[in-house]
Amino acid sequence: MSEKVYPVRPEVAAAAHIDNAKYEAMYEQSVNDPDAFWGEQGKRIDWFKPYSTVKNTSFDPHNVDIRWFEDGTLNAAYNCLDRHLETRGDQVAIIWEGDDPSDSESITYRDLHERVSRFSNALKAEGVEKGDVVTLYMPMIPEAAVAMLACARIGAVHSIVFGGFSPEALAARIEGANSKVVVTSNFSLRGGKVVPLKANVDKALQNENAAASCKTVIVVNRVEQELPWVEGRDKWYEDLVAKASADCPAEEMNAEDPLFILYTSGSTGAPKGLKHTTGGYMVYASMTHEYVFDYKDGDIYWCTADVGWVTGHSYIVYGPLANGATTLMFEGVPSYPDNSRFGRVIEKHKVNQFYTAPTAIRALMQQGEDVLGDSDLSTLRILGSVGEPINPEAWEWYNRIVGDEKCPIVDTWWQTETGGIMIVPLPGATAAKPGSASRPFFGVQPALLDAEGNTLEGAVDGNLVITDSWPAQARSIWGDHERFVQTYFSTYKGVYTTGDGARRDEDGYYWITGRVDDVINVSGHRMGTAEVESALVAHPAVAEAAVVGYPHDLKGQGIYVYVTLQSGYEQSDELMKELRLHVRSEIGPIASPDLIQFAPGMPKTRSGKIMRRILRKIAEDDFGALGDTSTLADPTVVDDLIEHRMNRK
Ligand code: 6R9
Repeated sequence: MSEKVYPVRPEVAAAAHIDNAKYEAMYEQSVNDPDAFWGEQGKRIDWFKPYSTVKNTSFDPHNVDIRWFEDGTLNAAYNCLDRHLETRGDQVAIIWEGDDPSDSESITYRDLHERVSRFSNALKAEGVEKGDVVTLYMPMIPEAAVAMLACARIGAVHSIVFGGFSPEALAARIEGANSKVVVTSNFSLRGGKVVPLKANVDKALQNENAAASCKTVIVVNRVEQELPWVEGRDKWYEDLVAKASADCPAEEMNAEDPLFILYTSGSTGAPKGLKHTTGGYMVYASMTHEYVFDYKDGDIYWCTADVGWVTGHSYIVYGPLANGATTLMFEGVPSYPDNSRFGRVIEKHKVNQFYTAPTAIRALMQQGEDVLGDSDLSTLRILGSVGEPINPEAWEWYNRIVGDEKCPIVDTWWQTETGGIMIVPLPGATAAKPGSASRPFFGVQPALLDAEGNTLEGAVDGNLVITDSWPAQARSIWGDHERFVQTYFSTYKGVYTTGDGARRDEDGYYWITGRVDDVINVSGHRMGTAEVESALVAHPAVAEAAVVGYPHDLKGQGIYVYVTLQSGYEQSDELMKELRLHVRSEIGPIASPDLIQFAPGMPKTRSGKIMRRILRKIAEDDFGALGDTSTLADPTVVDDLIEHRMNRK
């Protein structure tokens, strides 16, 4: 923990939407009288039919039921587009910066409205109806945002699958959501390389179950190149929108109608599709975007996330566009054409708010202090961080090199499940402590519990839970409400369990310490160890596999794999390579193991349970204090594991 405190500078507080006095007054009302508070905040978006009730939520494990603004009706795309046409039709909504620095585009609210309306009609013409799920497997091109908003416009539910996921992972998500249509692009461009994206869809649809639900693939023409085509199933995006009308009224949706599904990893089982609904989500995404980034009219805002993650949903598309902001969408990577790219983009588009991940900051930091070249970063006003804890060294570097010691850093803690930012130092209100996400946003009531579920008071470490509902919370797991209840509401009764551990200090600041379950966080991407294990044991050479995280300088956590081979297989560098490739093809490159250790046996209890605590310690190269190993069936296994450990400092 860093001891440093960076007070809010008076000129920042004076100019910000929220200073400390406002924060305290608003926070107090938000938790003491949520109906009044959110009833008022709900008006920041446009409703077709106003709500008459605000909060109707229960965390009781026998009846988890979460509703906000439940009798109001609205449309998310209307809120992101139509309502701005009169006042800011000619203002830029999306600045798109391509992979190649010479490739960029500015799309006004009027343009975007027209593009979305056309694609909405195109989807309808393909038979998509209100409530249908449309899977998007897209690169970071404007059509990704257009497709999201088109779904929202006609009441379809989008399910975005990150473009880095494998055909197998894509197939499982198409099948799981019973999705009729997939929208993709023929290729994508990353770091100057052409990546075949549609080919992955073709492979995914070789899966019978996925093919049974998906009959149409809409393909954006991103890179002119030949590709296989399935007549009748595959259709060019450009052809469909060319013949579609630009007039498409926004569907009237109930506040609790689903807006999107987003799959994320948990500690057990296959990834789960979190269901987010319309009204509460839009209110919360809009409010957090405005207050956390202190967004003001005319600002240029850039979030470097991919739309495949929740950060891209809430803070590239829905939050900023609901606020009539100018949001920058970046197709490329920070290292192309060279490591100064982030700096070049900030300078080129005069970016005011910059929101990125610690892993990207650490990668830049490794390149030295002049990594951003001679780019002019003086337009920057606010810096953000998301995805994993930011280590104080990276925080200090970000503050000094990117922010020139004048930009407040907002370290935003939240999750796919929370829909929006939950714990964060508001730039004009909260003194920053490097490494701490600090204080709760309005309406958010964090608490720390011990293993038995007792609430802990004061400065203490514990399991982070949220004791009452907030508007953007996920409502369920798609098609499996029971699993939703089991996963989030049954470990501790009456509260939402985050799966994260945290420490609270004397000032009431929260410091997220990382996951307390079997989820690891690699470069800000969540991964269930069970998912990687099941990919490994699907390989014929593998008898048993155990996966743990270990500290990694760049990625935050790396993936450490212990593998016991089937008899008849010999360990070799070849096999190691093959296993790595196997996991990449089962899940995707982000799940690629960093270290693989062949283990003749796993440390197991006499009842056959793998003792992960021991595997974690060995992976951390910290085997001096393995604790009690007396319950192991065969304690000599541990000596072998230590002797052949892969992560030696
Ligand atoms: C938004 C997002 C959620 C998990 C979460 C936690 C970690 C995210 C963090 C952070 C410390 C932060 N996490 N932000 N940990 N400080 N500022 O990342 O969603 O992909 O669902 O991941 O990421 O462990 O539980 P998601």
